[in-house]
Amino acid sequence: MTATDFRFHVEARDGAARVGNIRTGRGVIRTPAFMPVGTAATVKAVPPEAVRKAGADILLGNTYHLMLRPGAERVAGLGGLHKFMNWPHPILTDSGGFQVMSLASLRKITEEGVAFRSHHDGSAHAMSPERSIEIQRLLDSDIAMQLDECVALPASREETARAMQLSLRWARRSKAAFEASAPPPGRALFGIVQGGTEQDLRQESAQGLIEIGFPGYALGGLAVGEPQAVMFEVIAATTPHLPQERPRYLMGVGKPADIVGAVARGIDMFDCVIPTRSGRNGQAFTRQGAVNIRNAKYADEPRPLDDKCRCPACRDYSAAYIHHLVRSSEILGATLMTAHNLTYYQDLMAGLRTAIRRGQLAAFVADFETGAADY
Ligand code: PRF
Ligand code: ZN
Repeated sequence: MTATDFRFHVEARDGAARVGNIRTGRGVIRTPAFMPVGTAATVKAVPPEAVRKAGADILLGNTYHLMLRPGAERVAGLGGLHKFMNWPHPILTDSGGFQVMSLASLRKITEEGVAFRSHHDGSAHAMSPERSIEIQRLLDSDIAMQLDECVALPASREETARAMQLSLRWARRSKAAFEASAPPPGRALFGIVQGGTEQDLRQESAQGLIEIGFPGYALGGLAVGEPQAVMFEVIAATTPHLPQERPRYLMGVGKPADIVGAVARGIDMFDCVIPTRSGRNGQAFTRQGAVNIRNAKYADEPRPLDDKCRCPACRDYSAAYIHHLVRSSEILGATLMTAHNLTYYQDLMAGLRTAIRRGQLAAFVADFETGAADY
């Protein structure tokens, strides 16, 4: 065991929730953690320094996007994704399967992998579990994800079971390829639980992944259109079947209330485009809920967007100014809104970590719902 081994340490628990940290070769991730999405080697509209200042310990990058443009071999030749984008801290890369299913055209899934055409230029590509791992090694990500299949809703039980079983076989191949790639110390590959909203399929998936053995487990196939209550039920029914001493990552989630509810049910990591994408569209998250800065009521508002917020947008500018920028489609509007939302998300995570440490998560959740939580 070396100083740079990948390790997860739970520091405190409150009910099913945990606070802890993940040690990687490139630094420590405080959990529960929110990972801003840097799909195309950039968190859109903000430089990496701003992402760091917001409080992020880790970013998410996308295999699918980067393999198409600028190309994984090119990024490797330029010294890897961290150097390429000037983010020296941990990066998790998604495996590509989910993005292929949501973005690419003419997709064809076989036992071998998925064949598809690029959403940029229609060019033909193939992605197998082995190629996905190879790309993630070329990018030099700290946490790689197995290739999986997330079925689109609505899906029959048979279809959901078939995709879950295929994902399990791909998990085994992904792990073999990852180990054969001789990853440097401190890198990890996570398995992905599938099984839709069928609790027994989720349990079978979790069990199968545990038998293969991973240093972390993700829950995929959620937040794909099902009601929040259903997602919460699936999480609550799945986390008890995952090892306590491994991090759990809920992929592609979510709104602040989704994150709070998932943390209470035992989730440690999240990623989502909501703070960045909706920020560019004018939606700002505040301790009193989401607001739209484009609303006419902000046109003459001299106070900041959120007077409890420490971000550059709230510290140095009026809501009226940001309203003007966003309404005028000025680039600075996107930059400030993104910095604000990322700061809000990171401060929410810090608030959750503090509440868990103090054994006061239930009170925090209740206050969060009324807009009275202190974070
Ligand atoms: N699988 C992968 N990435 C994902 C998902 C998944 O199921 C989701 C579902 N919310 C988001 N991102 N590999
Ligand atoms: Zn702010």
